[in-house]
Formats: sequence, C-alpha cells, structure tokens
Amino acid sequence: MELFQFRHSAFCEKVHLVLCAKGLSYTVRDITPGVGQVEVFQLSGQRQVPVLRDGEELIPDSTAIALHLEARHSEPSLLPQEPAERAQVLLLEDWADTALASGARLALLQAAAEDAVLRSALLPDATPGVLRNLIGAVPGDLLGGMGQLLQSDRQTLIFALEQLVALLEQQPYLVGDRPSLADLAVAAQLYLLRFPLVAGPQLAARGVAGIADQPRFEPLFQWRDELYRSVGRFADGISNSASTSAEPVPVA
Ligand SMILES: N[C@@H](CCC(=O)N[C@@H](CS)C(=O)NCC(=O)O)C(=O)O
Repeated sequence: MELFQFRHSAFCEKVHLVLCAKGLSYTVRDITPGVGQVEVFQLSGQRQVPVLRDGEELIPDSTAIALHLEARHSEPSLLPQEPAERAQVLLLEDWADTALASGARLALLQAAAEDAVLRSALLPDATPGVLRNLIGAVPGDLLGGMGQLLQSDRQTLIFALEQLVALLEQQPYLVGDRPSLADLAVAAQLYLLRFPLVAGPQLAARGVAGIADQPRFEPLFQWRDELYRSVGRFADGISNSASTSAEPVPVA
C-alpha cells in the first residue's frame, strides 16, 4: 500500500493511525501542495490527500480509507459490532473531521501567523532553505489576516477540548473499552494543536499557544501520546513504514 499525503495534514495523520493500529505495512509519497496535486488528480479524479493506493485501487478520503481498511483487515477492529457503540464512533469521527478539524486548523493558522519558527517548520520539506527563511522572516502581523480566529471560534474549540478532557477522565477511550476510529480521528486533529514526536524535531511539542501549553489540556495530549504508543506510531516509523522520499523523513 502507498499513502499519498501532505507532510503535516491531520486527515493524512488519521490514515497513518489506522494503518498503524491494524499493523499494516505501507510506503509514503509526500505530495507538494499545489503542483503535486496535479498527479493526485490524474490518479484519483480529485485533488485532495490522503489517497491510499491498495493494489489496483485508489481510495481518496480518510473515512473511505478507514472503512476500506476495516473491511479488508477486520482485526483489530476499529468499529464496534454493537450498533449503538458503532453509531457513537461514526458520529464522533464525523465531528472530529468537521467541527474539530476546522477549529484546530484555524487555531494553527493563527498561531503560525504569530510564530515565525512554527511558520517555516510547517512548510513542505521540499521548500528550499532560502524561501523557508524568507517566509519565517515575514512579520506575523502581515500574515495576521490569514489566520484570524474569531474569539467565538476559539471558545468553541476550547469548550470541545474541555469536554474531551472530562470524558477521558472517566474512561480510557471515547467509546467502549478499546481504541476505535473515534479515538484515532480525534487524536489526528490534535496533531495540529500540539505536534507529536512523529512530526519531527522542529515541531514536536510545539503547537498553538494557549492550548498546547495549557495545563488543563495536558491530560488530553498525554492520552493522545499514549494512543500513539499503543498503536505503534513512532517517530522513526520503523515498525510499519518506509518513506519513498530520499530524505529520512520522519514518516508522517
Ligand atoms: N474529507 C477529506 C478531507 C481531506 C482534506 O481536507 N485534505 C486537505 C489536506 S488536510 C487537502 O488535500 N487540501 C488541498 C485541497 O483541498 O486542494 C478526508 O477526510 O480525507
């Protein structure tokens, strides 16, 4: 299997987590946003990543990929058999992919507008050093417009994170007694708020100021990091992945 991805994409991260949880081997193709998406379009008929190539099949969309993998590799299952639990997992996954995803993306954009190191670390690995430095040097207030997060959006995100903390204080997983697609979808979006080790040394543990460094969210990020350990998603990617890139990219 081959995963076409952007280097720091929460939806691609979700697919990595599913592949790891199922113990599957795969390679990674890093796509450059913009120009690289032409190839994605030619292959899959749409331009977004993630796209998974599984033999002859090309599957776009993280949810479709997760369901495809669940159908092909049923163990360990990420979707409970019990209908009510299954429905809860699918609802939570959809919430993570929509409301949480949009809040997290906006929060990261705003943080990047204010933080030159974060800004340049988020650029695709193929970006030449000169350009990377230039973008890092652009004053944050010039970029402020692109990352404006309304106070109410931020409050909505914070409220949601608080509910996740409260829920996970009571139980180890969001639904049921084992990791499900709901946990992986939520953990994948948390990638943007505080980068896990697998994001590489420049980004690991950095994130959105006021969230990544907020003590009351610490249990949530610890839960996320523990989930990464339990599914075997490690920085070196040795357990399950080999990058096709010439650089030793920490497999994303
Ligand atoms: N619903 C899709 C969303 C995928 C998505 O938003 N991909 C973004 C990267 S995170 C993308 O390809 N953006 C480029 C574009 O829209 O042209 C999924 O779950 O995979």
